[in-house]
Amino acid sequence: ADIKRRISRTKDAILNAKKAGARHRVSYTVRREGAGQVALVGPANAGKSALLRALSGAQPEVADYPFTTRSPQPGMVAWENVNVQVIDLPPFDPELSPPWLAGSIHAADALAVVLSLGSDDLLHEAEDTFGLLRRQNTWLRPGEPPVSHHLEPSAVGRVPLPAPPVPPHEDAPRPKTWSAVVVASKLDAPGAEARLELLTEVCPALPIVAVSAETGAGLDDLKAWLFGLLEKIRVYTKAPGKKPDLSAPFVVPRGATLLDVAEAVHKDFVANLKSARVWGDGTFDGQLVPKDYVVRDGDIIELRA
Ligand SMILES: Nc1nc2c(ncn2[C@@H]2O[C@H](COP(=O)(O)OP(=O)(O)OP(=O)(O)O)[C@@H](O)[C@H]2O)c(=O)[nH]1
Ligand SMILES: [Mg+2]
Repeated sequence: ADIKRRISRTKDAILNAKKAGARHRVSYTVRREGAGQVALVGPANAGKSALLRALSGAQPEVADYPFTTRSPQPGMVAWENVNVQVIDLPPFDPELSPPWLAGSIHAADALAVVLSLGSDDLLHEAEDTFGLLRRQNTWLRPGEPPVSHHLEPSAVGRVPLPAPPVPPHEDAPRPKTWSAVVVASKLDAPGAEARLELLTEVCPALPIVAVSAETGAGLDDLKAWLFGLLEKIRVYTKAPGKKPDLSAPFVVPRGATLLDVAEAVHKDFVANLKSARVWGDGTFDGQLVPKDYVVRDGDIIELRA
């Protein structure tokens, strides 16, 4: 009863705040840090904040009533030698979400849709969440594991992914899509396994990663999926005659060229770049490569100016 009263008081406060107009402006974008930014999207009480706590050093508030999170809360998630910035957000709700929430979601590089395997209302929550994303023109594409890592999701959604509208003519820009995974949270809850099976029936064709912030189950895999969502690769640079620093990769988009790497290392390198040698899977050791060489994950590059 106490919780119910608290919930209704929270809802009243939110609705009154909306009526009064947004006097307190929340900054809804968070400055990018690390390899890229993944936003946590999902209904109230799904366990988004608990997840960020379990994955990172961040300490967002966690509580058993809805709308605990009122503003974007960033945290850094370390996976191997890279960091992924994860943004915890207020819940996605047809009536009560703050008006800036869609902006925060669209500003992210990729999305993790969090749905609770502990909720009796899971199927409605899933349908509402994917419905809201569609209405806000948030088109999803399936996230992939990091390059050269083999990872199986816990399950895959069975509903065809909604397709973005076809552009009116060939030169028109294509609607943006976000790479996404579904995080099925609270795997430790009673009946979670059966609910995971049910979830696949209403979930679009995205990888589903089942986790528990409580027991830690699935969190290591989830960290890898979070980096994979960014669709980037890691390369290393070395000075002639020196060893590369394998703890400090340059993170570049898949398909990046040597010139892109040079730019990431230092602006001056781009103009002065003469040649480069590469040690990697796709080359002979120390092979000279041209500026338009497409780098591969794990390449070690010796830039020569
Ligand atoms: N059993 C179990 N409970 C969890 C787990 N993760 C979160 N919870 C509980 O679920 C409730 C909601 O957790 P939050 O992390 O605050 O949920 P949220 O999605 O951030 O909620 P909002 O901020 O309202 O959107 C809390 O009581 C948590 O203790 C989990 O892995 N297992
Ligand atoms: Mg929260």
